[in-house]
Amino acid sequence: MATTDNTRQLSINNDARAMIMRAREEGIETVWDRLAAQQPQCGYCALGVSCRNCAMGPCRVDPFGEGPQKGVCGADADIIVARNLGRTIAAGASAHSDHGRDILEVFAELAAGETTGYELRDETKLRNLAEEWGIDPEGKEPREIARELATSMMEEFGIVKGRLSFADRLPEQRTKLWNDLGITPRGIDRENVEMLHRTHMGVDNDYVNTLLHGLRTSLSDGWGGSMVATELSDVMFGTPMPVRSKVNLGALRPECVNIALHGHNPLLSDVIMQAAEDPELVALAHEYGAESINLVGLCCTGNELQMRKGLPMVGNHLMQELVLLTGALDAMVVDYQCIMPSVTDVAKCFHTVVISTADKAKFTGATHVSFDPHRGLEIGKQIVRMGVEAYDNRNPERVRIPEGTVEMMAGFSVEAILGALGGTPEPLVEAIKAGKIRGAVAIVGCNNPKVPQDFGHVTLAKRMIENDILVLVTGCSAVANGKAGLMLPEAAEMAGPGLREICQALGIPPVLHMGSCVDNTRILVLAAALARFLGVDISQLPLAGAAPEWYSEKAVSIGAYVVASGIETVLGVQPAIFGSPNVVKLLAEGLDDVVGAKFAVEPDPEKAALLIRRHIEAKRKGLGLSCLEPEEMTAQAA
Ligand code: SF4
Ligand code: MSK
Repeated sequence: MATTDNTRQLSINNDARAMIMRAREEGIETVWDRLAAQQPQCGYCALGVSCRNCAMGPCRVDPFGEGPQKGVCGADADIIVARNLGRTIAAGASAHSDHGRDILEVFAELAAGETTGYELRDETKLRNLAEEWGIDPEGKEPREIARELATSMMEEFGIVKGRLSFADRLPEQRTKLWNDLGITPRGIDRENVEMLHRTHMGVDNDYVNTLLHGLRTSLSDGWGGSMVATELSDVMFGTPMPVRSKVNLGALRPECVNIALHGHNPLLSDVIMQAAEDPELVALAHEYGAESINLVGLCCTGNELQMRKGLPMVGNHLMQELVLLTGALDAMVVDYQCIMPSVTDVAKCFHTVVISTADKAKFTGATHVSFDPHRGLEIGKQIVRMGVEAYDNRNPERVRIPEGTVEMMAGFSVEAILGALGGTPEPLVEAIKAGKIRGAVAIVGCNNPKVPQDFGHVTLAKRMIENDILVLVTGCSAVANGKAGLMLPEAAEMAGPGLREICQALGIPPVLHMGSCVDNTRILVLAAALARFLGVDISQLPLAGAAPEWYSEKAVSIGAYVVASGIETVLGVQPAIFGSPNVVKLLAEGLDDVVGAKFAVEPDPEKAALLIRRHIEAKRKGLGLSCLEPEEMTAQAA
């Protein structure tokens, strides 16, 4: 059957487009088909004015003022929108924080000597963390330090401490501001549970009060659960250092057993990487006629491994179905978050086995292998074996791997960045002061099929570097920019003269890969370190955040904690708040007076780039640095 090629509207990437065409030829449904089938999507939900928080409802408020203006309980648009947003933040923060707790539990078990396949790989970081948390590491064995640190971190999740310890990393101005506002997070679980309580019918009916708690809830993620995840992952799996890698569906190798690691948590995927080197399993792969075992990454589990070990990436969020369509993937191993339930449907059209591993994230149609850190390596081997055996069922005639990979660099932890700068933020600060680097922007977050895949990430990043703005990326944005060739030192050629000079002097790309979604905390830590170095608040720095293609509740939590930490953030996809002009006004204007930063929504990345440039120049002006006036900047590249 002939199929029309409108795939340029769906993705900017050739490998993705080839596989979308294949899906159409073979009648295999993808995320884009399902998005089309959902049209028109519910206008009430899109505006955030529908509520099903109780059984008197579901209710909706008519945004045109003609129908009902209140739900059955009397909640108006402001309350409904704020409650919905609060719950969205809590869901996102819970996802990150539960990931953090999973890492912490295995860390505690490792400290107790109960795991296999895990080590304390960064003892320096362990000791530094211990000191930061008031634990004297002197004369103690690493495991003893880890035991004490684990106990102390576990207390952060409840109400024992009443204040998150990582908040000590903030400049004092921010600490005071949060305290004065009453949004200093008190406990990771506590803030999330309280948000669910507040948004139950008949509890918090003041939208401003609800949204302020939304900020506190998100901060329990950024400066709590996610930060625990990042820091302990570094201790257990190694703090990332610059490493070369590659990206694209071309990272699949037709002659090898191909196993994709997908999701977010590195706990199992790290041991799978060890297991894939097991001589017995390699010999088994040879027996089946494969040359070797080729592991590739998807989404943030992939990012975690790429950051630390240079694992090749096959793609970001919207590639998860398309990688299956190559017919060359033997196993997809999933943990949790951002894994579409549809992967098992697409896998069924080929020989691919989907292996779920987290008891909290099972998938109909997948084979479940329950992760148990006590038998980590053994389970890792079991999973790799399943991949090798699936290779035997592969039909070589159905293999279609789009050719070519793009080289990229990963591994820019805060430690790596400061290391490249000689151990202090001073050279970066001097480059900013001199105007060689105008500022920095964190471009983070997902893909969303409502946006041509990677268009927002890449367009924005290009405009930023052309205008001497350093770009920090995580999550799906890192994959997008890697594919666009922006994450190699050679990409400095595409940067403005100032940024180019700095990147060439340091041998770094103008777009730095700082990790997975939980690793947005690395950006917070870097921002706090810069602010402390300068003796200013984070909100005074020439920084911005952007999530041009976000889709997930986690991204909403990230956006909220970035803004609450003092960094202005531009969203490329409209959040479900526009049914309440009051909520919009608060988030897009009022917050600036409250936390020194606000949200903007701008779907056009060219216009978003201009917004960010103007914001960064205004912050430079505030610091008394050389700056461009708004009229000197236009929507096109300089
Ligand atoms: Fe309707 Fe109020 Fe119940 Fe929501 S909480 S469903 S607005 S009655
Ligand atoms: S994987 S949260 S789609 S960035 Fe972290 Fe990508 Fe967004 Fe998932």
